[in-house]
Amino acid sequence: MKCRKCGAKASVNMRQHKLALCKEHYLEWVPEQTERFIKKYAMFSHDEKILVAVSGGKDSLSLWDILVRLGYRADGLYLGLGIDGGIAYSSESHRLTKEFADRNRLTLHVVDVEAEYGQSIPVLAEVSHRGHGKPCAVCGLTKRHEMNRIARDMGYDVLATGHNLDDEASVLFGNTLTWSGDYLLRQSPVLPEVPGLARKVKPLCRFYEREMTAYALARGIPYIYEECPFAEGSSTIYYKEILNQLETARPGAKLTFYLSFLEARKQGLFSEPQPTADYLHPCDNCGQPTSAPGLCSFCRMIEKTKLPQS
Ligand code: Q46
Ligand code: ZN
Ligand code: ZN
Repeated sequence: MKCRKCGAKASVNMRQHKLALCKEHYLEWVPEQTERFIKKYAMFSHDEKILVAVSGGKDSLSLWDILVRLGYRADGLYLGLGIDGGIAYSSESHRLTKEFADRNRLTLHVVDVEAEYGQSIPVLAEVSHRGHGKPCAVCGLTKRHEMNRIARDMGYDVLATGHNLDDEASVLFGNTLTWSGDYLLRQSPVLPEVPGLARKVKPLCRFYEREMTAYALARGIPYIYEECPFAEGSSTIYYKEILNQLETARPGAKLTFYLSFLEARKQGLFSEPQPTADYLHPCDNCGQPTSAPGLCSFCRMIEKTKLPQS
């Protein structure tokens, strides 16, 4: 297989795009495509300040790398979840994230959940009795809350996450199985800002997971290979396997599934999202918008975990 651009030996073959590229041209192609998606979905401009949520994995570190290479003003946010799982998951992912930031002289904000709220994620999940023995519900709630808090308090215009096509297609598949209208409406490369919440964007949402792995390897970015130990057995992973089988038989199926969904929504298959700001009001404690009166669900959870001590 030869590189389409220079004829040298290709190192990445993308059957789904009928495109093979050598390493050098692949490292040009990925940022070019990212810039195209940023513009296509009007994600952000070069004047805006971007906060990249980095986990130490290949996607978020690559996203940060790409945005910096494209000349955007992008800082990082790492959330210390306090997850060990026998592989020192959190400390190892923190180390790799910090190394990346130091090596590239980038600004990294770090929030340690235990230092901030008194408990690590697994303990918060246990004492709050949320999530049926898995900390993922509490983890997701906390991550969203903390990303929003830092973006707002530190004056960022946009919050960028490293979700790739496999992540998006898997979530879409799950939401389609149950026709979860609300979730389908909100699954988008861009979520506009509402009062109290920064705009959210997913610049990598059209890249296959293996394309991001190839990018991280070609750029020589050290990242954590292991998934979070609590991800094992999740439906997201199961749906990814199913979609991979489909992709093997029909190259491009995953991308078509996702893009057709975006197109169908644009054409009005679903109703437009309601302007949420009208019925949301600020949480009494943290000020983030919430639909419940009083405290938002994150602050309610934290209150609950404090009860036994008071
Ligand atoms: S939610 Fe669950 Fe993830 Fe949190 S506890 Fe791990 S697997 S990191 S995306
Ligand atoms: Zn080439
Ligand atoms: Zn709150």
